Amino acid sequence: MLFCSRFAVRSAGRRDADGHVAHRATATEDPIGRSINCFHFVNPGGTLAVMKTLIISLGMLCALALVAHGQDVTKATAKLDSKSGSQVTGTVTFAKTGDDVQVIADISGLKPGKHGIHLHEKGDCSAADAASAGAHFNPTHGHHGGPMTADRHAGDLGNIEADASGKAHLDWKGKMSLSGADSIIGKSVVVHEKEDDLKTDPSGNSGARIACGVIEAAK
Ligand SMILES: [Cu+2]
Ligand SMILES: [Zn+2]
Repeated sequence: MLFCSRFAVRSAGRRDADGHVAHRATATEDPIGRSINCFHFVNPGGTLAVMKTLIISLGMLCALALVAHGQDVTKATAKLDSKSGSQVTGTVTFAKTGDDVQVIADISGLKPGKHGIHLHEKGDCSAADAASAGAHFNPTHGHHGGPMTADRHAGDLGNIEADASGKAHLDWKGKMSLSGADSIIGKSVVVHEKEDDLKTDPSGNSGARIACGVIEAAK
């Protein structure tokens, strides 16, 4: 592209909007005889194009890295809401520790004694009786058991035991996935009215669902 100006001295070495550099000046005259200078704006070789490509590539790499990092979930939480007319609420946290996941639950509003607690297959606590949460989370197609049983549902966490004030605390560590095909993210935690017998398939005969919360990835 050719650029002519009466003030061309100030244009020496300048770049146009595309990054093309003013390359060579020729003195000439405009139609009324005034001296003007013209510049050829040329693409300064491939350098700039290569730089642009590099910058765009680096940007895309960073974006990919962020996406990959987003999939590498190491913590999750579930906030439990009351179900089936109960007063039960609580919080469950999941934290990756080495090859295991540590599960810590603090539940209140319970009747004193043992209550079944499981991960259920659907992250849907919308039903008043939490039936929407579906069956126990069971990606390995096992049978109902307890947290230490060889043949079990991945979601079988056994029981929590409430004290006289109705509070229960669980601190359990075991095999569980926070990412990948068998991830617990998007599933739910359900607390039951009765004690889980740790053997009756498919639900441990633990009665009504009295609290439910969806498991969400956390930072
Ligand atoms: Cu359950
Ligand atoms: Zn089960």
